[in-house]
Amino acid sequence: MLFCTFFVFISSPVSFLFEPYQFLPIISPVNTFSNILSSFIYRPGPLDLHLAMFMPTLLNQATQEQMDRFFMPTWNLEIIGTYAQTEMGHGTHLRGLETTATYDPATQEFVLNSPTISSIKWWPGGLGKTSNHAIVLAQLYTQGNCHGLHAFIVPIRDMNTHVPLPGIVVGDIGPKFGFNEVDNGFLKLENVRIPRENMLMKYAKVEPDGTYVKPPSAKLTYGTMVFIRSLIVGESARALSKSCTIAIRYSSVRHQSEIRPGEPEPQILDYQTQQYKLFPLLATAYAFSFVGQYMKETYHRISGDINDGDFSELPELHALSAGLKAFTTWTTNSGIEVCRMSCGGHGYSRSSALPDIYVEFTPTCTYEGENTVMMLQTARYLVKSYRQAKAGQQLSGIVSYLNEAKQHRVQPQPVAARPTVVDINDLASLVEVYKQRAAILVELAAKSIQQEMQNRKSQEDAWNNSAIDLVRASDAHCHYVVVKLFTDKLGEIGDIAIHSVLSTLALLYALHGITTNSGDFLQAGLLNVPQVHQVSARIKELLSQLRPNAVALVDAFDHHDKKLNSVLGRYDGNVYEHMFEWARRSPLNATEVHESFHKYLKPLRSKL
Ligand SMILES: Cc1cc2nc3c(=O)[nH]c(=O)nc-3n(C[C@H](O)[C@H](O)[C@H](O)COP(=O)(O)OP(=O)(O)OC[C@H]3O[C@@H](n4cnc5c(N)ncnc54)[C@H](O)[C@@H]3O)c2cc1C
Ligand SMILES: *[C@@H]1O[C@H](CO)[C@@H](O)[C@H](O)[C@H]1NC(C)=O
Ligand SMILES: CC(=O)N[C@H]1CO[C@H](CO)[C@@H](O)[C@@H]1O
Repeated sequence: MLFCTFFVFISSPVSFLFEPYQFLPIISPVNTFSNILSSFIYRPGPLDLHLAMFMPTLLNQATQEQMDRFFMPTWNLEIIGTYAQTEMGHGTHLRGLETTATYDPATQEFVLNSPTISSIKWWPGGLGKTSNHAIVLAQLYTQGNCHGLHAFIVPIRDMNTHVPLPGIVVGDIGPKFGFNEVDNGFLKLENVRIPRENMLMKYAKVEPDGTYVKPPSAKLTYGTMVFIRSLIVGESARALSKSCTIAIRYSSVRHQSEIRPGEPEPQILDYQTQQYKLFPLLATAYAFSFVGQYMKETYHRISGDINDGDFSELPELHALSAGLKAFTTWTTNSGIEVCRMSCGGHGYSRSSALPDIYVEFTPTCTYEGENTVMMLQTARYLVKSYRQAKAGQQLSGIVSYLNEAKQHRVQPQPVAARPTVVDINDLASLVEVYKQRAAILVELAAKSIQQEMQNRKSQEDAWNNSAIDLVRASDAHCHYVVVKLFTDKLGEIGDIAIHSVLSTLALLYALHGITTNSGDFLQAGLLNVPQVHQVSARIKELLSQLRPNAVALVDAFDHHDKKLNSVLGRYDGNVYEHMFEWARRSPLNATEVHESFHKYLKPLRSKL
C-alpha cells in the first residue's frame, strides 16, 4: 500500500519539492511525482488521491500564496486531500455538474452547495473516511453570472478531531467490484463557506469585489489530462506484462492431458491453443510497453513546447492520448481475463494474483475519461483532420496519412481487380495496410456523418447516428499507431538476436490483429481471401517459433517475485509446494475445528 511506501520517498525527492517547485514548468511537477509513484509496489490505497490528484492539482493550479499556505501541511499529511469532481448524476459530462460555489463579496467567501441529490459528489477515493480536505469542482457564480467549473479547496473535517465540519455530509459509498482498500466516498455540501483565497487561482481569478478574471488559455487544463492518460498507457503495459508473466510461466510448469497416447503429459504451453491465447498477448504487452515509452517521451517533448508557449501539437497529443488510453486499456482488460482463464482452476485462486490484477486494472477503462467517450474524442480529431485534408490542407504528424487517403475509394473493389501488393511477412507492408484500413474507416465515418446531414439531420444528430463508425475509425487509427510504433522501435535495436525475436513478436502482433479484424481488411479490399488464409497459417508458424523464447520473453519484463506476488507466476517455478503453503495460511485454517461445527453443523444431525 502507498501508505507504507510514502515515507520511503520523502527523503529523496524532497529537494525537488522544497525550493525549486515554483520555477518548474507547469506540468512537470506532476510528472516527477508520478514517476516517483510508479516506481513502487502499487496496491490501491486510501492516500492515492492525496498523492496522485490533490497534491499535483495544488502544484499545477495554486498561486504562490496558496502554495505557502497549503503545501507543507499537505506534504506532512496534516492536510489529507482528495479530488472531488464526479457527482452521482454526472461524471463524463462536466458541464452537467451541479455543485455550486457562489461568491459573497460581503464576507469575501464562497458558499458551496449541493442543490440536488444527483449533485452529491460520488466516487472520490479517500473521501469516505480518510480525507480532511477536498479539491471540489463546482460551477462558479459571481456577480450573477456562471463562469463554469472551477476548483476550490474545501476543508471537510476538523484537522484535530477528524469530525466532519458544519454543513458537510460525508461518508463511504459502500462495497465495490474491488478497490476495497480505497474509501471512495460521497460529499454533500450545505451552505459551506470558504474564504475567497481557497479558490485555486493560478489561472482564473475572482477579485475581492467579485470581478471574474478569465484564465489566459483554456488549453492549460489539457496538460494534466494528457499526462495522466499517457501514464495509463504505461499502466496497461505493466498489467498485461504481469498477467502474461504469470500465465506463461505457469503454463510451462503445468502438465496436463496428453497429445500422443502413452507419452508423458506435455506442458500446457505446448498446446497450440494455449500458445494462441497467450503469445499474441505477449506480443501486445511488448507493443504497449513501447507505446507507453513513446507517449511519455512525446509528452515531455510537447510539454516543453507548451512551456515555450507553443500549443500547436497539443490537439494531436490530446487525441492520441485519449484514443490510446482507451485502446490499450480495453485490450488489456480482456487480456488479463484470458490469462486468468488460461491458468485453469488455479487462475481463479487469489494466489495467482490475476483476480487482483483484474479488479484493480478494470476501472482504468472508466476513470480519467470513459473509454467510448475517449474514442469519440479521438474520432472528432480524425474527422476534422480528414475534412482539412479533403479541403487540400497538408496535414502534419501522425494523421498525415489522411492526405494520401484521397487515392482510395471506399467502395469495396472486386478483389481480383486490385493488385495484391501486401507482403504478409514484411512489417513495413503491414504498417501500410493498417494505415489504409484506418484511412478507409475514417473516411467511412466522415461520409456517414455527411450522409446523415444530407438527410437533413443536424450536425449533432448526424454525429450520434455515426458513433459506431466513429469509434471503429478511432480503433483502427490506434491499431495503426501501435503497429507503426512497434515497427519503428525495431529500427532502434542493434542486437541481432533481440531484433530477431522482437520482429517475430511484432509480426505476430500485426498478423493477429488482421485475423481478428479480417472483415475490415476484406471489405476494404486491402487483403483477399487467400491472403487471410496465409495469415492464419503464418501465425501458427510464429507461435512455434516463439515457443522456445516465451519464458525468457516474460522474464525480460523483470517483474520481481515480490511485485508479482503470484504463486503461479513464481520465477523459480516451484508452484505446487507454495500453493499448499499459501492455502495453509488461509484464515479458515487458523483453528483445526471451528466453533461453527458445534454451533451449526452438529445440531443439523439431530434434525435428520
Ligand atoms: C474506482 C473508481 C475510482 C474513481 N475515483 C474518482 C475520484 O477520485 N474522483 C472523481 O471525481 N471521480 C472518480 N471516479 C469517477 C469516474 O471518474 C467516473 O465514473 C468516470 O468519469 C465515468 O463517468 P460516469 O460514471 O459519468 O459514466 P457515464 O458517462 O455515465 O457512462 C455510462 C455509459 O454512457 C456512455 N456515454 C456517456 N457519455 C457518452 C457520450 N457523449 N457518447 C457516447 N456514450 C456516452 C459511456 O460510454 C458509458 O457506456 C472513480 C470511478 C471509479 C470506478
Ligand atoms: C442516437 O442514435 C440512436 C441510434 O441511431 C438513436 O436510437 C437515438 O434515438 C439517438 N439519440 C438521440 C438523443 O437522438
Ligand atoms: C492444517 C493447517 O495447515 N493448518 C494451518 C491453518 O492456518 C494456520 C494459520 O492461519 C496455521 O497455523 C495452521 O497450521
